[in-house]
Amino acid sequence: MRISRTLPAAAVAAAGVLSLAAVPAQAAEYSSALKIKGVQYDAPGRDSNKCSGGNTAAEYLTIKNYSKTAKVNLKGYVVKDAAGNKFTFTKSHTLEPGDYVKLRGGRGTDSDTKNVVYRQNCNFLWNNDKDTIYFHKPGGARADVHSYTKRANDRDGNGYISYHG
Ligand SMILES: [Ca+2]
Ligand SMILES: [Ca+2]
Ligand SMILES: [Ca+2]
Repeated sequence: MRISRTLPAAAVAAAGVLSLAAVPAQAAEYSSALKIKGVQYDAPGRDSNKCSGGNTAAEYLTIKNYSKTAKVNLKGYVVKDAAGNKFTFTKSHTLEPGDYVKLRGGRGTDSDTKNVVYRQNCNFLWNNDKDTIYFHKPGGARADVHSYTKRANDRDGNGYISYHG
């Protein structure tokens, strides 16, 4: 960032805001209680998208409520990948402060107590080589975004990447 030291603080702050829009998506921070805790982008074992006997359910995205006070309803939140594949949380599912949910592939029964929502789709969503995870609020504003490559972001190669611990 090229900022003259003689600029007033307000100008520096404004420049900071502007430059934020230019940096890569994964470096940006959005104002949101809900953020991406991590992603199991590569389901353990050999991938099979068969609804019965496949392992799509072992591919998941964990979304956590990082607020210390606010309850947040997942209803209307949207998850998208780099190719534009989209999942919308259509049911009410309240996340208490510190609570989380795993958005799993495959078919299954959503459960608040088990912290799980199924995409009801047996195809894999998160590419095993690289992808971008977009997480949007019900009104469309960005809640969180992270891009990854297996090579750069999954050094131990276990198929899981941690974002906001
Ligand atoms: Ca995958
Ligand atoms: Ca796999
Ligand atoms: Ca890993």
